[in-house]
Amino acid sequence: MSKKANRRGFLALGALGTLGSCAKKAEKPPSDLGPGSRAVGAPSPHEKLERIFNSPTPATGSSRTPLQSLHGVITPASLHFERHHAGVPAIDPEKHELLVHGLVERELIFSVAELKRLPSVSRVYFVECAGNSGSEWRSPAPSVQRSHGLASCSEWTGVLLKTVLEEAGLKPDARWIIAEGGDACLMARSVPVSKCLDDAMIAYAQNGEAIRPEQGYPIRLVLPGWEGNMQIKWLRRLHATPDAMHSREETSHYTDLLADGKARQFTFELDAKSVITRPSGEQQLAGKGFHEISGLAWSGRGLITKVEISTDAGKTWQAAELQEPRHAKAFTRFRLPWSWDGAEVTIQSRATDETGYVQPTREELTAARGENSLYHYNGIKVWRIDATGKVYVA
Ligand SMILES: Nc1nc2c(c(=O)[nH]1)N[C@H]1C(S)=C(S)[C@@H](COP(=O)(O)O)O[C@H]1N2
Ligand SMILES: [Mo]
Repeated sequence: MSKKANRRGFLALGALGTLGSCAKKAEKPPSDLGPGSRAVGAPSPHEKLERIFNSPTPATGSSRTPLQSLHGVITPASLHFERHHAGVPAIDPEKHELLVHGLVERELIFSVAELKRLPSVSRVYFVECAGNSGSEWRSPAPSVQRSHGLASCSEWTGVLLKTVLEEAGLKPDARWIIAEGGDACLMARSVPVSKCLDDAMIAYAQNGEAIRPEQGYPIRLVLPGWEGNMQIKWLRRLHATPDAMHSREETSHYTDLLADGKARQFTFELDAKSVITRPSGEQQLAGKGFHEISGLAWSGRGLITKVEISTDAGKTWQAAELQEPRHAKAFTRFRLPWSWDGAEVTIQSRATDETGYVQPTREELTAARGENSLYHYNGIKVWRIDATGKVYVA
């Protein structure tokens, strides 16, 4: 049976039991004109979409995207997750400058206006914190916002970092570019020159508007597919050097302590990952019958080529439909029509990327990496639906 026929079958059963009672008349439209148009829009007051905070101090903590409530692949800027180590600096774009120095032929200072005069590109990429799903190593979180909400996806516009570095002229012994932010901690990370000359961007816009202050206004580094921490916000300095800096964020943080007690440093590319966002933990199925299983998949190594879903504890897997167009190193939306028979069940998704890499189960991941890690978790997330339709972490 084709997927379409299958889906029609579900609906023909009248499986959406609560639908279509014609006896109930549609509400009368309101007779007044409402508030009218606004210079800057805002969501309907009926939509209660919020980031949730991890710490009581929003200045230095993180806040998580409500993935369970979003559609398609783009995260609205107002709901993009946030991670700040030292607050959100208030930067005047007229005064902000980017210094390019070190092992370059010409040391340069760019104003934001000068960066905007250079050839621009717009590309869709996810940003994911290395600590996303960190809970899953020890105690899997009850909702997708808590387990996977440190990942978001936007269309970024800006100038390729390559363009700026070519203006400055890298000297042959420049192997790393140290990127520094203009926040109170001057967050800095070392980026291999190969990435800087590949798809790295200096972005000034997100989803068509200027980057929000929380995302790095007026400019941030975007390193497609690489851990979020390296994507320096409020970018103010690029220092070309022969060696990496071994900053705090490259040594005490964002390293992976393996089972043998050795730490792995510089986990740049994020492995393929997926999660079912609907139905997901803390949600409630409306009843038996048709439900669409839907979620997100992404890989730091390129395109997502396959997402499979199991509704029988991993015994059998069915290919989900992937939303087109797919973008490399971006969220890919997957969907599968499904009929719930009212019995307790578990659901899970498994992503494959264009390198052939397959997302591991939690057991496979911990067998390879041990249980000491805090970062870079990409195991399969399993949801359990009980006979009342309530969804829990398995
Ligand atoms: N200057 C600066 N850049 C930064 C950070 C920061 O605290 N300061 N946090 C990093 C971390 S840990 C992550 S995960 C991403 C988060 O980007 P977002 O807040 O736009 O989601 O920004 C990175 N860039
Ligand atoms: Mo992060």
